[in-house]
Amino acid sequence: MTYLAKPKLHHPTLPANSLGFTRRDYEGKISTLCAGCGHDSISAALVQACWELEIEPHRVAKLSGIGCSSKTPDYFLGASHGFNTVHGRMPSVLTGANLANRELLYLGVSGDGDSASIGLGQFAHAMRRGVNMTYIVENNGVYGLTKGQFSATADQGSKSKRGVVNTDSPIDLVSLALQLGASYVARSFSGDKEQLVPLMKGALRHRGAAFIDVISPCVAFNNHPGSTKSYEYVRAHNEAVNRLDFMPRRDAILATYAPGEVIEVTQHDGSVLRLRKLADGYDPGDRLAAMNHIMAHEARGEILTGLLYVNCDAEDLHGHLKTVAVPLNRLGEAELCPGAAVLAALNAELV
Ligand SMILES: Cc1ncc(C[n+]2csc(CCOP(=O)(O)OP(=O)(O)O)c2C)c(N)n1
Ligand code: SF4
Ligand SMILES: [Mg+2]
Repeated sequence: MTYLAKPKLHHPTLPANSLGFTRRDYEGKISTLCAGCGHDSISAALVQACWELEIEPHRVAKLSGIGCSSKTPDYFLGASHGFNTVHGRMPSVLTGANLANRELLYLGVSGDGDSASIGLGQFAHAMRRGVNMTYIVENNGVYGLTKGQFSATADQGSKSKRGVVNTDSPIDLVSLALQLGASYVARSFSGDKEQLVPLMKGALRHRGAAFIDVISPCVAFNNHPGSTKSYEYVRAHNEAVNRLDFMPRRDAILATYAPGEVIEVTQHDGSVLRLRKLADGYDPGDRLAAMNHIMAHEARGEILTGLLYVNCDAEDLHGHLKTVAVPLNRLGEAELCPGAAVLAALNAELV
């Protein structure tokens, strides 16, 4: 058996959101991943974020590639649309679906092998085009599903379970996403749900390419001394630049902070990102400074987490292409074949 369905019954007193859904309504099948795998904690964080955001499950399209990480969409949002694509090809399939129907919320789930090795080109183009999506990489530094080979995000000098030293330079997907033009860039840790859930909520409500690199230890192949993606290493080297409080609307803000303690950013839909500063002078609106800060910490072997960059004025791919707002499958014959006169006018414009 490749999956186990969860029993439909649940406790009658479980809290429900305004749609009448409990957290259980955002779950999927029972996970078949190794006990303790970071990826399961990311699935749990997604369930929590979607429940709190009161998202209608049928409005979500979740897409993934191939890998343990890419299997996870089966374990959350069981009532949503799903497409487990080919290894490294999630971004192009998602881009096509998004262009055909912009009314759905697009969630891409991938692994470091899926996105930084075979799918690196696809990752790059989704970021630079500003595809309106939340792109999550469950980053464990190895190809977990094929038994623990180093992936392209494994740090130089880090050791495999058998003691082999990785000699290649790592690809930092966060730096790449920033450089390529993603408009919401964050890093987090599967073991820090308090940080991860608000980052996911902000990303799901962001217009444009939102990327979250989540360090997610592989307990089977990359959780030993010498690994820089183990629970122990990440806990000891995690440097958060800020803590995000996601507010669905401005009138939901209750807590007050001293001037200079928080940065507030209003997103296109009116939701507010309140960033409590942890690093002195860190400005998530300054792309160049963010890149410098990330590289300086990387050189010290520290893992910078938090909302590293956000630009709420960014346009998404639909804005760039000026596409029609109506999903393509709802366009009628009149819109698709507007007639000879319209064609003649169009041709005249091109002369
Ligand atoms: C075209 C193709 N090449 C290679 C593979 C073998 N393969 C399956 S999963 C995988 C790597 C997965 O690594 P990652 O994306 O990091 O996911 P993880 O299992 O670590 O979560 C590879 C190389 C494949 N399925 N298809
Ligand atoms: S092999 Fe690694 S990544 Fe795959 S389920 Fe097990 S712990 Fe998770
Ligand atoms: Mg991996």
